[in-house]
Amino acid sequence: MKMLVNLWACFVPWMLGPLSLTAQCGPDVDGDGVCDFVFVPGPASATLLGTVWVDGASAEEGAWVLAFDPNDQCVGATPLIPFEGLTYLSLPLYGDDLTTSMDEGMNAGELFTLKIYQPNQNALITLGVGVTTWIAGWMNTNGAPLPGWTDPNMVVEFSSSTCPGDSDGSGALEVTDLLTFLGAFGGACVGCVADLDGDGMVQVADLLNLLSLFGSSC
Ligand SMILES: [Ca+2]
Ligand SMILES: [Ca+2]
Ligand SMILES: [Ca+2]
Ligand SMILES: [Ca+2]
Repeated sequence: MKMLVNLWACFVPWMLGPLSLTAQCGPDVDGDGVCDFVFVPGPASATLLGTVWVDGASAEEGAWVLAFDPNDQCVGATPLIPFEGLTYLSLPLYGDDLTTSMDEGMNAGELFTLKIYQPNQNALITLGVGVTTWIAGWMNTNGAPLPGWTDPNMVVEFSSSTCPGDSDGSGALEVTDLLTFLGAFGGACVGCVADLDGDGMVQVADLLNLLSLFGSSC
């Protein structure tokens, strides 16, 4: 009998095949012991590096960042890495396994967005302020950092605010917000309040947007 069990144990991995992929679980957000976010670590991947902030502070201990494609399919999830008061991101984004008919992950030309889960909050926060930030440029790098995401010190900012351009959280767009905006102008900015259209850059389109909203409350 024992020999039979050993034989079975030998054959099962062979029957599943060398390309079989094991789905992995993201954080159990509602605490019911059941996976809320499943992703499949396929053979194609690229890693995002960065430093994560939430509402101007480091992320909570135990926080996760998750990545989604436009079909709201989870394409990667990882706990953040706390180090010397900061929280670092090293998140592989997996591509679709082209040897299967199922769509497991990212495809060329697809955009992605990020969400953060913090254990003491009930809701996930999506990247972007009032408008979801969708990021282009995913490609298979065989797990190496994705171009544009190679610097672990690049700030990735999540905000619970839903008021685009309102940097100081006052609920209105006024001079202080404009000054903060001008300080960020021309730079790449992942999820920050100054990126009013959520394309990952602070540019003229955002300035026009801010000026059209100037003086209004939100
Ligand atoms: Ca659950
Ligand atoms: Ca596939
Ligand atoms: Ca303000
Ligand atoms: Ca922008």
